[in-house]
Amino acid sequence: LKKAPAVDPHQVVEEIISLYPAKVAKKRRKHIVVRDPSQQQQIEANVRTVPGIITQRGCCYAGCKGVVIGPIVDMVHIVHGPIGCSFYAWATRRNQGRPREDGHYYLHYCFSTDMQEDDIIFGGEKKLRAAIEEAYRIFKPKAISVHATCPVGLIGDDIQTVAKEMSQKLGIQVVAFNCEGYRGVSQSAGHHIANNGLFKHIVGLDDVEVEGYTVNCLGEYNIGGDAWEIERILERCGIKVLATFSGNASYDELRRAHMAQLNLVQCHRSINYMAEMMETRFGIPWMKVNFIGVKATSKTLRKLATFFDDPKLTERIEQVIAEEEAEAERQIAPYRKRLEGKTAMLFVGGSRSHHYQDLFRDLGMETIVAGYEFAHRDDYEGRQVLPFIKIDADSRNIEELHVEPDPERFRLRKPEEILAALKEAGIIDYYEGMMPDMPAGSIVIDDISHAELEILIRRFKPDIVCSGIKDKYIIEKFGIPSKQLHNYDYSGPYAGYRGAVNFAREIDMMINNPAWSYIRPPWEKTPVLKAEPVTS
Ligand code: CFM
Ligand code: HCA
Repeated sequence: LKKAPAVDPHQVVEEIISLYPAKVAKKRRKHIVVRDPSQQQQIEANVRTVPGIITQRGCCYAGCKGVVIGPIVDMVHIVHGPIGCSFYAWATRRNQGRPREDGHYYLHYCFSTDMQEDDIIFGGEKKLRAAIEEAYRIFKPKAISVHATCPVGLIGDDIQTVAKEMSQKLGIQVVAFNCEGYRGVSQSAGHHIANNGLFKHIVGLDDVEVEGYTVNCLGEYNIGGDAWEIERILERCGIKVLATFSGNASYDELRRAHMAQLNLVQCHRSINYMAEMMETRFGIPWMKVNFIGVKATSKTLRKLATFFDDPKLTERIEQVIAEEEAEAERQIAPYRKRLEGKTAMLFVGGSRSHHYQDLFRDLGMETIVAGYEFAHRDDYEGRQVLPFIKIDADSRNIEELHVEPDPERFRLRKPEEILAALKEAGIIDYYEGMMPDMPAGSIVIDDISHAELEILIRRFKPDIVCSGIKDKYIIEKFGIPSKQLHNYDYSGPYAGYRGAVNFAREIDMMINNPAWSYIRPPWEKTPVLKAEPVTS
């Protein structure tokens, strides 16, 4: 594909919309926005995909077991359902882990009740009980999680009661998640269910005093080793990561995570519920951060310095920034020379399509179209958050957290002037979404379909498209390199300073590889059968 001529984004949007019958067109139009920074723009998001449209989205079970709970390394995670649900999620996300000293480590296993027709007809509770018992007998894990897939909800197996019974019988925690795939409209419902279960049953169980500056990293899943690079940087600054939710997480670390002073939220979409519940019950403030990109990482570290407000720590952070930035920029410079001015499109779940724009900017590249699969409106538009920090004195009841907090029961934890400083630094008062960071004329598109992606590629001819496995090979058939921003195509880390260098090297190798110009898509070589919709 040759370089794209200047294209009118509004015209491309009209072309996309014209794909659909009138009713669907009306719906899809609300999911596509041409950026106009002079306006406070809105976008439709987090609604059902129109049946028949080929979406990139996954299901509730993927969001709960696959994303939030599965990465905990020393629990056994049992999938109650047909074997396919387990098999297709087996190690494909590339969330990395390491065994702790106690040796409990089950990340590479795939546990399933392997439901059959008989179980659908006569019920699967007996089989689930047996599976939990067998897993316990063989592995003696510290805790077990149980995840329901679609048929379990349809036939009505009571996994909560089974979990309670087995917990009593075995003397370990067995936590059940009703994350049947069909719940909600995407992975997003699964994140919420996982957050609630984790908070209700595990977080906050062990009070262990810790010294020094302590944080948790929320919404960081250690894909390709990202969490380890973040930990390395924070440790250099003198800040200890107590727990990561949930990349390479251990059960014990999660139980004492509430002892941290601050929660850093990397992927807000998948874990905002946890951040808010921990703030309400334990008085732990949280801030949205981004460790993707050189400049973004430095900005995040400076936010931390403002929060802890200790001149010594600030000095150390500034020194780390100076050293790490200089080294990363030195290594990125040769790649940047070859990448400057190139264009990218980003279509990933619920946070990376925003975060990676910072990293592409470090490489001199521009993101011309971006969208999330399942994010909510606040991830696109930004949102006001409560400008005070509160402690819930005695509530252990999760249901209470869903009602408006009663001011009598909360008290400000920090002195007024610290709060004012936090507000001024924009830390707890307001967070930005993807749209305000995108330039005029760029396109934001929610829950993109294959057909829409094809039009965008044909019209804009981007230098690289970043998305997932469902469309990777379609993109490559266009002669355009495709980088999977989910599992990093067997590579990583991409977070932090060293990750940015890895990313730069690989993006240069992909974009400036002459092989792409030799590709002739199959549909140009052999005629394609064309069908016309039948209208009555
Ligand atoms: Fe958060 Fe994620 Fe993402 Fe996500 Fe995902 Fe993922 Fe993703 Mo795939 S938690 S929203 S549900 S950053 S698995 S590690 S890559 S879609 S952009
Ligand atoms: C999921 C996991 C996924 C899928 C990636 C993809 C991941 O949503 O079930 O579609 O390529 O990151 O592994 O998002």
